[in-house]
Amino acid sequence: MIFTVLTLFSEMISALLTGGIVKRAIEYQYISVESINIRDFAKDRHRTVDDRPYGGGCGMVMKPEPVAEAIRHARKKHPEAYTLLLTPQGQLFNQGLAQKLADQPGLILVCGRYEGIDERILEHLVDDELSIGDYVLTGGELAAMVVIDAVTRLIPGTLGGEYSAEEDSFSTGLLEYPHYTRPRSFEGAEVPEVLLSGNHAAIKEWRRQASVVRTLLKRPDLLMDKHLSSDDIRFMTKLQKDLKTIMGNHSTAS
Ligand code: 6GU
Repeated sequence: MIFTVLTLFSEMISALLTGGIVKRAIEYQYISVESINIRDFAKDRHRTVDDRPYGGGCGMVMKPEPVAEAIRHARKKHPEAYTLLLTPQGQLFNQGLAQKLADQPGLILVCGRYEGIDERILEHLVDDELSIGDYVLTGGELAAMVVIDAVTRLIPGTLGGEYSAEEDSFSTGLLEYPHYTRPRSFEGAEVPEVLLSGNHAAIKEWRRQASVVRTLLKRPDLLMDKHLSSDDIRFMTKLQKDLKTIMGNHSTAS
C-alpha cells in the first residue's frame, strides 16, 4: 500500500512513522508513506497557498491551483491510487471503511487547512471525502494519520504472526473481550478462573459472552444491526431472564 499525503505540514506526518506497527510496516515494505508539500506547487514568489474568501467572511481558503497541481503530481506518480480529501464534511470513517481502503493499491490523502479548500477541488480532483468524527480539527493531518494507522494494521502481515485483526473490536461487530496477564492477583483483583483452566472451549465461550455483555453495556447501538449467532441469542435470553428475576426481587410496585 502506497500512502501519499498532500499537506502543508509534512513534519506532522513524520511523527507517525517513528515507531510502532507503522514503522515496522515500512521497514518490511508492506507500506510506504510519502508526504508532498502543497506549498511546493505554489507558483508565486511568496509561495502563497491561501487567500481571502469570495463573498467575505472570516478565515482564509486554500487556493485551488497549488492543491490541484499537487494532486495531479501525486496521481501521475500513482495512477491507481484512490484520492481522499480529509474534511469534517466527509463520510464518517469506521472499521468497515478502513477495510475497504486497505484493499486499494494506494491512497492519496489530501489535508486541508484554514477554513477549507476551494470547492472546485472537490468537484473534479478527489474520489471521496472522509471525516474521522463529528468535531473540528485545525487540519486534516491528524485525520490522515488516523487513516494510515487504521488501514496499515489491516494489511496482512503488518501485525506480525502473534496477532490478527480478525478479533478486533468492530471487526466482529462486538467490542473485544477483556484481557488479562500476570500477576494472577493484582491489588486484590483476580483473573477470571476460567482463563486459568486450560479448557479452550470454555475460554472461547466465556470470551464470546464477555464480548456480548460489554457491547450491551457500553455500545448497545452496535447490536442493533448485528447478526447474532444462536448461541448469542440463547445467552442473551438467559441474561434477560436473570435480569427479570433480579428486578422482580427489587420490585418497587408494592
Ligand atoms: Cl478529516 N478534518 C478536519 N479539519 N476536522 C475533522 C476531520 C477532518 N474529521 C473530523 N474533524
